[in-house]
Amino acid sequence: MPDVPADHSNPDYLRQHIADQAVLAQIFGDSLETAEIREIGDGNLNYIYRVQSSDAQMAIKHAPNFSRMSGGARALTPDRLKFEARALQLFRELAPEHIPEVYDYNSEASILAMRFLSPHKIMRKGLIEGNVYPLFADHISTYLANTLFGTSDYAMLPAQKRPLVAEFALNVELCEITERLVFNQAFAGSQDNNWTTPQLDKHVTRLQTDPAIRLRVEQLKLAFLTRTDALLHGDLHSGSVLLTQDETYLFDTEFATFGPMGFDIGMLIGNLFLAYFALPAHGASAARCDGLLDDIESIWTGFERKFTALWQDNRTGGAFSATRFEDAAGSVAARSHLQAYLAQVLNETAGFAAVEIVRRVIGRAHVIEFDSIEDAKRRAPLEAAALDMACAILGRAAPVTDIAQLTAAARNVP
Ligand code: SR1
Ligand code: MG
Repeated sequence: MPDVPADHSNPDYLRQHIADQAVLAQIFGDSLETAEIREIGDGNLNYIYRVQSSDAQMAIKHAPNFSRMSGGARALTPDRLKFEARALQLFRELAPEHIPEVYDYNSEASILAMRFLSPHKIMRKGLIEGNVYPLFADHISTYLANTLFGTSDYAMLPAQKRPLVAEFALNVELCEITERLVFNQAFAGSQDNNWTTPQLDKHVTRLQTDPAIRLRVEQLKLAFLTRTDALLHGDLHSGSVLLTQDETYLFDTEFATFGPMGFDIGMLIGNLFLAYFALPAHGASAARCDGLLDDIESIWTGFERKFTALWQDNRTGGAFSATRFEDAAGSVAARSHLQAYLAQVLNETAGFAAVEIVRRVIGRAHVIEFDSIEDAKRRAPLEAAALDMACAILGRAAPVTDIAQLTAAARNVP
């Protein structure tokens, strides 16, 4: 094949790239010449191509040196793909059934080649289409328990964990996006914010001025900025999940960084709450929406149970090492620590979920569950209900001590 200019939107350039990497070329063999290469992504930062031949298929992700949603106006180094590839590798070691196989990462071309999952759907879209995913809560709670426990000080020795913390601390650019879009703009005010006005104006004013809410959001931001409890996916929303009724895969790990465990769990269930509030406009029955709340409860209880089991049987790390707490008194003390730790994770999960709901309704990056409801008169009351719930959680004086308190906050919105 002749050399072609390095234009990633040119199918011949990608074909040449595949041909040049033996590990990729052998997947297609002779069928590469006639493979169809099509851009299929709708993400905010990157491009995703499907390469499909008569014999094989593959997903190719390209991170350009700008943010896709800015149309090229906001520069961004392609380093994000390096963090994505590394996180996929680490998460696959801990949760192999839920992370797609990566075939190759090429930093020079800024290309990540991985298994194309088919007929899996992006969860956000599948939910809008009316699909139900009965195994999702079980799968995702396994993923969360395995990856969050497995990268914590309960499982890793400092000599293993500290270099990883240092490595992912350099994911500065994408952490900055989270700090700005998730914690700052929606709550402090920004020209980039975007909400249904005038219907949500009062919510916006409350979220930006109520002292209890401001304090809670800032505490959660501080936890995200300072804590290194576990390696987070960092952007674990329903657009980062590809699934069928039988299988669940997580991808798009470019925001990976160490942080509080509740960030991943909260972001995920925050997006399920968004679906809960929006899906009636997409024809979902009350029973189906209630099923999402059941899923949220099952995700937490499944995580708590699986994390506890790992904590009991696999404490090989630098903190609360099993060998130091073998005696009866030690085991009681360690157990009470675990309960307090999980209580903190739950309360922070609730807070991060509420923050995610708010920023997806009034901030810059929205969700299609709401944005596809074109009639503002129909959309606004549903968005207002989501914000009412988020305000109730963020304004609470007492911590959330039971996942049912969180789902009740959604059910109790008038
Ligand atoms: C500029 S990126 C906007 C949002 O999309 C990503 O999926 C993250 O959630 C980010 O906040
Ligand atoms: Mg993404």
